[in-house]
Amino acid sequence: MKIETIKTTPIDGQMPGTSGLRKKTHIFMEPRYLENFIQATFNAIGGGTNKTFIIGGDGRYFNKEAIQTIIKIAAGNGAAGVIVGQNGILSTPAASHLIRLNKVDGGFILSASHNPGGKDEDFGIKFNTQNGGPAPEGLTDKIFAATNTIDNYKIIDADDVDLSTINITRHGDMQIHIVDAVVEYQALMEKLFDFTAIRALFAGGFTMRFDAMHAVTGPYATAILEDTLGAVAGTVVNKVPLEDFGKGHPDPNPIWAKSLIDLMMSDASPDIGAACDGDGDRNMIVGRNTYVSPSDSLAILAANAHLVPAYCKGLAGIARSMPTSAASDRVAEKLGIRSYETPTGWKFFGNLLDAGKVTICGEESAGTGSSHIREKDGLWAVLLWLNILAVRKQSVANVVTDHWETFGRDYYSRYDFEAVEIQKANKMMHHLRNQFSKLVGQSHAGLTVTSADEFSYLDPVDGTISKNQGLRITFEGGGRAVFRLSGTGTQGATVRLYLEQYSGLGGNLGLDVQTALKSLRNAAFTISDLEATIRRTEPDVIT
Ligand code: VG1
Ligand code: CO
Repeated sequence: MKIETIKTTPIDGQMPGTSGLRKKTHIFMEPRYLENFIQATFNAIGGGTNKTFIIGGDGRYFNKEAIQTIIKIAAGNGAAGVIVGQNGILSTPAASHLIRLNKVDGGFILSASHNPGGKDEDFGIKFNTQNGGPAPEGLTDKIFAATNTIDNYKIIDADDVDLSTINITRHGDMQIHIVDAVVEYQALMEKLFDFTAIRALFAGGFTMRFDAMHAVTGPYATAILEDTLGAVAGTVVNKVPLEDFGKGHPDPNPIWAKSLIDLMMSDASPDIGAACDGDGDRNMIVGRNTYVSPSDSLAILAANAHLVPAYCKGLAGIARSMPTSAASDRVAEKLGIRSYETPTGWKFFGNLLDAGKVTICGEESAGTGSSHIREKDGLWAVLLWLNILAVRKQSVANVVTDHWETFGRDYYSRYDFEAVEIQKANKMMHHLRNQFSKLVGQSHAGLTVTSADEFSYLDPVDGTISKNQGLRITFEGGGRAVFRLSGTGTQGATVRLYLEQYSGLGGNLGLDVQTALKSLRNAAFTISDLEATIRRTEPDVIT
């Protein structure tokens, strides 16, 4: 089969962010854009010769075309094989698992996660390494550097592969294996959890709604929840992955999964509601009249994990991203294990998991996961909740309230200011940094500042330092405000403001979240001078 070396020149802005390279779909579809990035990735990892890769995506618009191109470039770079999800589908956690299970050299995951899909929406590529986890910063820096020096890419001249049939074919010397997207992932879940107990839970009349948001988890959730665990047919809704996710944002939060929230807050509520995002790595958990904040969910899962087969021997440690609330730290303290605070993005958990320092990790953005793979895992979190409920025989609401009574409650909310002019967003961050030296001791909105700093992370495993990971301000009385710029947006800058207020022991103050956070919000708004710096007074999204 003929390998062609095609001349190219660098394309601006192919810089991987928090979770891979993310751009408008039409940009990915421009000539050489995808080709350059894939070739740059091969260049950065020292070539593709004799290597094998997993390839799959969340089914969004351009997924299949991009997969065909990646297969041809892999062959052009001398790869020994590719393993591709049937119809081009693989959830991010399933891809991570397949990389580990088959001990291959890495994987290309095509997704812009919770960002909407379609020709005028977003597309993305993540490269995961041998351990199954997202490329660490050292590698994404190399990929970016390679995109700036690239002068050719190697591709074979071949027909497209039939992605719909499970079989093994070849492009010249390279083997192409189309695999079922669900089977191995499901087998892993059956090893981790007590499926018999969960089956008994459903058989006893327990009800659920799982919203796949027309994204990748539909086939996984249907096979596991309905076909295997016996949840009644219809439990999984929006189960067919669509190229445009039915025009929604496949983002499992109260804004974008509003119909699920409405159901859970109504008389018709099932016992539990859950939803996952575009690529299946995030999760939302809702009980009857009870929304479980992601930071609380992490803490509750960690506190109860020992009830489940995979974690019955206890946890090695717990890691959370810096903006995630301190709820899981309190659990670690009680369990007598270490807690770690990492920058935003799953890539920072990989080293801790590989070194056996932590078992469970999570982020405020609805990502939870464990040492079973090297990505966050939406359906895993849902199954862990189900297994815990099956053992505790309590409602979601009771489990949550019980947790607050034991540990106290961390009121939490995130404000997103979207599509802000990049210059203005940077100005706001500068404005904040400039005040940091004099902020301590000042009082704003009745709250006294106790510390102000910029988070930087020293990886305890490999000693890498990651700077500029968010500005944090703490207040007397257990409040904290964090400012950070998103690394996953595709339009201007997204400013994220994370607010957290600890209730103290004794748990629930009986307040709604925004009321509990009001002073903190006012203090954060005043200190950052949002109105003057980014000309916004209200966030676009509050979660
Ligand atoms: C966001 C979240 C972060 C998450 C990342 C990727 O990043 O805040 O917690 O790891 O998305 O998630 P940012 O930089 O926009 O804040 V996913 O589901 O897109 O892999
Ligand atoms: Co995701």
